[in-house]
Amino acid sequence: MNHRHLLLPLAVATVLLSLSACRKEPTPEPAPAAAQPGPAAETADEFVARVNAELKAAYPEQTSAQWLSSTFINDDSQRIAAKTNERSLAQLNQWIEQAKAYDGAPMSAASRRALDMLKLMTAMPAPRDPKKLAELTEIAARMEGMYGAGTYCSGEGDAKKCRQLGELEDVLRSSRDYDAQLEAWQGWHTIAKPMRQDYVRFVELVNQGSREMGFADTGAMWRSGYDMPADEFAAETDRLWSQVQPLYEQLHCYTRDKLAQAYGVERGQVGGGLLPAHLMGNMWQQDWGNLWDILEPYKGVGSLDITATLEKQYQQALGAAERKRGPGASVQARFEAQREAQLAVAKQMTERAQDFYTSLNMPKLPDGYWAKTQFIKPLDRDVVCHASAWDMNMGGADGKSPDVRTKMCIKPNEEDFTTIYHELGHVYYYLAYNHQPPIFQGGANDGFHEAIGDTIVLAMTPKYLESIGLVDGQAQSQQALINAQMRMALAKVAFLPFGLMIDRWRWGVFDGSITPDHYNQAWWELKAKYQGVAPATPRGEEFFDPGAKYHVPGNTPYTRYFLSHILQFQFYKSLCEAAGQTGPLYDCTFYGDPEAGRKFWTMLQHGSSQPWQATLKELTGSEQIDGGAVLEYFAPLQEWLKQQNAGKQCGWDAAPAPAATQQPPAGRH
Ligand code: X8Z
Ligand code: ZN
Repeated sequence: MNHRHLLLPLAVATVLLSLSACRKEPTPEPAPAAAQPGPAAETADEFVARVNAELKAAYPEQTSAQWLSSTFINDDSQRIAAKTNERSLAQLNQWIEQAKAYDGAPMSAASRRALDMLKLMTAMPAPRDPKKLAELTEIAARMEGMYGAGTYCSGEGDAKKCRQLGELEDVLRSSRDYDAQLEAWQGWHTIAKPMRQDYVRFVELVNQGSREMGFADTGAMWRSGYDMPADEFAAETDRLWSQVQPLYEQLHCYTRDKLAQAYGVERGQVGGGLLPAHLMGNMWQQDWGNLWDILEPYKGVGSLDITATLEKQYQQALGAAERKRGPGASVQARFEAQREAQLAVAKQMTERAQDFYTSLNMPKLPDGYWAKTQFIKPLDRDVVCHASAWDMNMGGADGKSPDVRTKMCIKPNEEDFTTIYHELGHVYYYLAYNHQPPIFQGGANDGFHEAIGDTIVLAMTPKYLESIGLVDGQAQSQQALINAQMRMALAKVAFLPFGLMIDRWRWGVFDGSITPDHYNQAWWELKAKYQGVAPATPRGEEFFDPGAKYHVPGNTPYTRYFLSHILQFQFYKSLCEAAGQTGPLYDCTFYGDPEAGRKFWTMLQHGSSQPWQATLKELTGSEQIDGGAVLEYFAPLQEWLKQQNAGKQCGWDAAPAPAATQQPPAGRH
């Protein structure tokens, strides 16, 4: 996992070291037997140096295999990715075994930390048995491929229509037709059914790998990557959730009311006050920003419609591309003009994001970034569109420059625009810690890696957005403030329980308290408990709804995003202070501030070379993750929501989703 370490992109299946962001990472190839002196011949410090050198040497080939399998999905690329991972994981197991010989041996503090971190370098601990190892990497590559290539077809004959995730998401984003949204939501979830058997086996195999490494199960292993005992870490996540839960419940209450106004009381909620999964504007109900038309507190005050501006920019780019081709252009030429405009706007959006980072004195992205990044969805093959950031060569060696990239299918809308800032956060982290030894090339913990770009998104205040021409003149009023806060809350507050529930489910699956015959039931119980969300139609065990969320087939741990959504407010507050801002937290931006940039970069440079608590303390003065900054930021909105909700019955009955289970209902909370 990633915690600190190297992870590779997400890509493929899971590989090893994961680190960062969305990625998974590979490991190195075994050196020829003769070249491996083995522990007896090496001191601990020499052993760590060799592991670092071999990691770095093997890394480019592994990331290339993964990049190919994520940007060109077919049987061959999956085979190569699986085989590469197989070698990487076997090598990692060998190192972990060899490291045992150094228990109690003299070594530097850095080597001790590096050896401890070896065991946590992958989120996919592999069994030693070579057959099982091969089986595991094949399953992982297959599941990721199924997700990336997932297609829902409806209708027959000439009316047959096939859609992938992007088009189905468009329906949830833009349509307000209850039935069309339901079909899009259900349609996407059909793609996960065939993953169920693979996932059951996957869990058995990674659990065996975890046990061989000395962990109780894979969830316990994931929880042990936080420089504190695993049990304490789990309790920390409960503590953080209890801090922010009241804010979420107010937002939930307000939203339910608005949905009832938009769709009617019957259709606007499910059962005891739960929000219908297909009406939330997002396939997983993790970001409610697309419901702006329904949830905007004061219509048109301080217009924050970034999507509309981006769409306009696309139309302009299209106009230019069409003019270039002249009036009587062929159908083919008009189509090419569209592609050219899509790519141009995607690059403009990325340049805009880069500009925020360079305003903090961070470097420009290397030329190779622009040459090798996947900006938009290719038309001639399946790809994993889920956004990710890649470090292909750990900073390069032998005169090579860093090879960093992102992989997205960018569309001109607000969500993708902020996701670009998120991804560049990963990329700048890579660039900042590239001088560290490979084992320390990771986030302070994985939540840090996820929080960098989002911290910048928090600094995109209405004033900043106006200054870059993305929104029009901003009114200074209480109503404008509430609108701006709501816009941010729909992304950040709505996310919190989602960030928690995914791994609550996986922790249960890994420790056996959730068995395969209850996978879907447990999933919806957790969705109900934490998010207050439910499906509008029964979702029995013939479905495998967890598989419709990328990080489950992609095996990316998810608690990192929950942590990130708390940490980013702490980072933001500290950088605002560094920039000398004294006004209310929500009003601050540190765009263009050199001191904020210096502090930020200093933090990034540490990578995972020291416990995250030390890194956090340097930046914020505290060693604790804490929800206080979230509450401070949203204080005006929370007050406003309380007034709006006064007299309403808030909360929900987290009873089982319809037909999903026969258990007695849990109480209202
Ligand atoms: O997966 C991501 C990033 C890549 S690390 C696009 N995120 C989570 C998600 O989409 O589920 C960012 C926010 C949460
Ligand atoms: Zn990320």
